[in-house]
Amino acid sequence: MKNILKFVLVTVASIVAINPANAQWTGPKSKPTKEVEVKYGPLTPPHRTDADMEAFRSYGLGQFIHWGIYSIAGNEWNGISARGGAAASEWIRSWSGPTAPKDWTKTYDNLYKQFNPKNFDAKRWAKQAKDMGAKYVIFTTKHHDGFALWPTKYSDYNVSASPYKKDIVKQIVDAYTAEGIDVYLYFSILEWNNPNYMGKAPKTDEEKEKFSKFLTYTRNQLLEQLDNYPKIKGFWFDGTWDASWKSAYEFTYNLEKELREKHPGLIIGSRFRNDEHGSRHFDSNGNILGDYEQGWERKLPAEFEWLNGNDWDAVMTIPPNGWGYMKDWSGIYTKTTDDLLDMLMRSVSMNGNFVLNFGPDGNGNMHPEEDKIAKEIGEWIKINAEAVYGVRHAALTPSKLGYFTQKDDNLYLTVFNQPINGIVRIAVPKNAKLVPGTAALLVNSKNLGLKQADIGLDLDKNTYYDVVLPKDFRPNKAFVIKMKLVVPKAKAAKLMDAKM
Ligand code: FHN
Repeated sequence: MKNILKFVLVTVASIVAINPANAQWTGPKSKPTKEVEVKYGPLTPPHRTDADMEAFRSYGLGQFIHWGIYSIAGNEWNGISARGGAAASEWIRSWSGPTAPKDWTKTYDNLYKQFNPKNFDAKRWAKQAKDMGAKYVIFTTKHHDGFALWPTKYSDYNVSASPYKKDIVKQIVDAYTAEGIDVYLYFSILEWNNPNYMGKAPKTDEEKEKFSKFLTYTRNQLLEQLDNYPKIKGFWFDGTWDASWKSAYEFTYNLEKELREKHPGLIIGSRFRNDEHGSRHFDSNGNILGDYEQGWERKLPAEFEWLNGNDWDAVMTIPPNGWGYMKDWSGIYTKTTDDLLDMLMRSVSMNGNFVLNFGPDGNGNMHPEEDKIAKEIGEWIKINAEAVYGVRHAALTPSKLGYFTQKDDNLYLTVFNQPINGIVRIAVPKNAKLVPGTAALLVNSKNLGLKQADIGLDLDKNTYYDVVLPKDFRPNKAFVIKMKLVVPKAKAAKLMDAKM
């Protein structure tokens, strides 16, 4: 009997595990089998072809910046670490448990009186991002604590009430735009300390009245941002998972419509809203809600097919978690430049953008490790930019040695795992219309040997092209092989099938 019960439990668990709603970012998404009526579904086509969206597709690398009151604390207070007491450094307001300081929330909510970042220089940040190779920046204008880094008319809890006083968002928009980096404004819908915010769906008349005031406040702040900062390219919404916001699907549908009408070309990701059935990111028929898939957060797709052709970006922390400044990086694994370059090339090889997060401290300085990584990424991209920007997925069997990207008849393979025999073998479908004709190292344009290898592996739909690396080639970083694709001289030989 026990075994039958165990079998039933395992079966149920496996069904839940492949449920599309659970598997949105951990595996292939299956379109719902039954079409339902959706009134509050997508407001834009799934694949916009306007100039702003084409620019989004070409970014490759972006920078995320989490900066706010939490940056003063740096994930600790008076030498006591909040690690284990708060879910993430920018969630430190919610610090609880035995390590939390006495009256901590009250202390946190008065920290703005100390906010006076003496070393903040938006132009310096923008220059660093430019040198790193970032093509867009996502900047936290207001995180879950509700503190606004712009002088909003709709809340007193903003930068003008701090000793710093000045409009930080404007400085960021101006400095990054001047460097040719597109600016997206991060905006948290949820606000922990807003008296009119509630997590649960409003039920009583009083709750509905309060939440309606919150919705009006949210709309006002977003319209205010579009008025103040007309040069921005998009919004990056967050904090939209609570039942209260999900219940306001008609309001959010109309608000998205209004924002797009006010700012033609505006780009909004899939995290902003849900349809009337509560389906977020994708409506109940599996159609994307927004201009790109905005669920890859500290996650990367394992297969191109998982994306179903949608545009997407992946946002990533250097520490395991923690987007706001963390003073102490000891005792945790923080990603290396090689890790991050691998994630970057994996993202662009699947038509995505990779967005690396920086969490400056309360004075406006990046963490020293962030400065180091930004410099190293920039040095690598300077050499290999051709394989990173404006490229698309190459329809080839993924390589175990690295990642393919393609632009017209140029095929790039960014190699992270250099083969011991010095031969980079590339699988090409036997019926491919274009095959590698020449190969060279991108770093110095040195031509490389290239020969076809018909292995005769039965039932194998591929033929192979071997790129021969120079014997003395010992790079200490990932390198790019650039190949020119040509019409194959002769069709791959048809071999007799193995008999057994
Ligand atoms: O709760 C936030 C978190 O603080 C951070 O801002 C990330 C990065 O976008 N988003 C949410 C967690 O998924």
